[in-house]
Amino acid sequence: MKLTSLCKAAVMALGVAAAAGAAAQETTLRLVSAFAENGIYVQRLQPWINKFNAEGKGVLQINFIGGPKAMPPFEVGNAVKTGVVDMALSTGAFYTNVMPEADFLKLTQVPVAEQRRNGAFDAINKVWNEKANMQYLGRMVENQPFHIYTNKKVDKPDLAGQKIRITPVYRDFFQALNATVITTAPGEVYTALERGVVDGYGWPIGGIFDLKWDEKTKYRIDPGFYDAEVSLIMNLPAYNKLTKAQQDYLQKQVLALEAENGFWAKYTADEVARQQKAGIETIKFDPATSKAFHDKAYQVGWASAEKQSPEIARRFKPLFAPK
Ligand code: 173
Repeated sequence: MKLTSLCKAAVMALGVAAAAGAAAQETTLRLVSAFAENGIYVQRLQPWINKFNAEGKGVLQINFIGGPKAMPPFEVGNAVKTGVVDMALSTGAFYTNVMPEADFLKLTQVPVAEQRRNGAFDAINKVWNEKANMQYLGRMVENQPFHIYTNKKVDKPDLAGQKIRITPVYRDFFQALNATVITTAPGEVYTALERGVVDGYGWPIGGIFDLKWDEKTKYRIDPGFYDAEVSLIMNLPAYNKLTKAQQDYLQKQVLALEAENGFWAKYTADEVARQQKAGIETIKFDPATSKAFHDKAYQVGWASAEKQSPEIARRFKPLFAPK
């Protein structure tokens, strides 16, 4: 009798220890998004998080805290740097307050898969580790060039007399095109257009319907320039604290997410058609002017990068250049 109850107690204790062990092994990462929850980026992230959590039981979980209502976009980078959150979906332009180099990723002209092969990805991570206390995990948006959207017609690439909403992505290029620039988070663009605070804005080819900007947009200027970078970043100490198995699981899921990036080419075609249907007119230049416009964007972008961080810009430039 006595022996049996002792055995039972021992088995129970073992059970408790096993449960505690399992719980200690599973880690939950808190993730915020710098982009709106109803926008295309989070729409595509959400099912990935669901899959991540379903397949990662007992290993790694993601707790999605929310978008700009949970945290202002320009504060997300610092929150990742300091470990206030573990992970974020953001773009470099939103955390130039952490390091100016964050915005250089718009200048990549090779796919992220190639960046992983040619050393660009490692070069990026070295800077992100050292200067931002971050691990650069992976890029979930590619092939999304930026455009100028405006309500004032132009017949040449000149924005003189126009007030244009920007982030750091566009500042130097739009100023080189003689625009007056006003920085705002995406959440303020609609109201700025409505009140005439701005005549136009910079944004990628896709996504302008997400926050209803189509209602306040007359023209899109072609061609596009740069490539919208939207990536998962992680607090470095939080990343280093993960076990090898957890890091491997995270890597596997991030690579699976990147493998879906073919989506963006089709999305571009759909969004172009949708803009046309919504009555947004395209402003096009002759081929020589278009080429000069596109070249100027990169020339101004790299000149600005080289001015802000000469050594790192020179390191990145050959790795980001098209083959
Ligand atoms: O807000 C922006 O215009 C911006 O910088 C950006 C960057 C990447 C994707 C979408 C927008």
